[in-house]
Amino acid sequence: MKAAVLEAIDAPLRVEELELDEPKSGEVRIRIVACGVCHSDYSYMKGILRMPLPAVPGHEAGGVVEAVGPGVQGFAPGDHVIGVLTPNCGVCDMCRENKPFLCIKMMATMGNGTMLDGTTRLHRGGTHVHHLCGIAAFAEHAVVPAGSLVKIEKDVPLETVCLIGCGVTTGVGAVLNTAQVKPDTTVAVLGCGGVGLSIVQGARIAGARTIIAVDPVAAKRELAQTLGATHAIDPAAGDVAKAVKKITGLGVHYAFEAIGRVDTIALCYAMLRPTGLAVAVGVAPPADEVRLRAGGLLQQKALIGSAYGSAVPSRDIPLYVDLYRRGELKLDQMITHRIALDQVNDAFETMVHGQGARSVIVFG
Ligand code: PAD
Ligand code: ZN
Repeated sequence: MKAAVLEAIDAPLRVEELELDEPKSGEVRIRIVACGVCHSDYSYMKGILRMPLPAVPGHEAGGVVEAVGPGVQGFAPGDHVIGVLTPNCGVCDMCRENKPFLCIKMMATMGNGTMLDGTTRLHRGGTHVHHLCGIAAFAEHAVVPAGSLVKIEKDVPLETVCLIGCGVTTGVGAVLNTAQVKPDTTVAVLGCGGVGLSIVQGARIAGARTIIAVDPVAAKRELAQTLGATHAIDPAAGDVAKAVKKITGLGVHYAFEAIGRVDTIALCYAMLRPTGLAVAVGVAPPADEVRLRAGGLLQQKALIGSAYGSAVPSRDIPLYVDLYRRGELKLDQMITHRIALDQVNDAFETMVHGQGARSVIVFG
């Protein structure tokens, strides 16, 4: 089968033929129908996030079940599924606390680039090829842990709802689960890519009265306004915290960072009203330090991270599919490029140059 392989940090992906094993116990083989291109894939390509190489990236996947391994329940060939970032092993301490978004087994699938048993199903000749997030969906087919899939109804297009696999669950979940944004509040969103635009939509769904979108790219600010933002700020135009306070008076109740930089995380904290909450959704380089003014603590301002939108995937993904079906979650508008696997490197060029929101690879 064809797959896009990351050979080395900073190298472009190369589309080539790989061998894929049959699913082992607790695993499922799927045909990938579509996969969104997320900034986290790019962070692995640039070495900001690390995993063993060679590897197949791609984790925002929609697909169809082809085969189930021994012991798998609840999936059958032909089922439509969305891949999730966390395998939800169901038995670790975090899963038992109903926090599958921090499943301890996730460390193995993300850090080692393997299946849950520590081995890979992808090979090239005698070489093991690793799986990003246990999903590795920049490929025609994938073997994934059954706990990394959520079954969905067949009436929605996988070419669109694949976005729910990462960006949407991360962004909407950061609003509804992590921050639990209350109606009639004020929200700022820094960064309006696939994740930030999902935060904007989550804030609209939560009933926020003011939603301020911040992005240097004019087209992204405009898109954010069609998806629910009430105001937009160009960070190149001056002091963003000041501009936010000009709109809101005291500052915002909630500020979300969806870029992945420590300076913009600190900026989120700076634009809060007393007792406000800043949420770091973007993944900054793990060793970087966030510097905050201590005075903000006396105003009871808080800062929290958000992993995969604090999602319980089996509960949240069907909910987001339903919001899409009802027209409340506008996913088609977020997809600005539909491409073939061979064009995957162009999608990262598009991303870093700020052209368009989400690119989706559609398989033939
Ligand atoms: P993206 O590259 O599509 O969007 C980033 C946006 O930020 C772009 O629109 C940029 O124009 C904008 N931007 C750049 N600089 C600034 C600035 N100074 N001020 C305001 N906006 C700016 O990325 P994405 O939406 O795919 O991902 C965003 C982050 O979220 C990224 O760090 C990714 O790794 C992270 C992520 N986190 C999780 C999680 O579980 N926490 C999951 C998925 C993605
Ligand atoms: Zn992602």
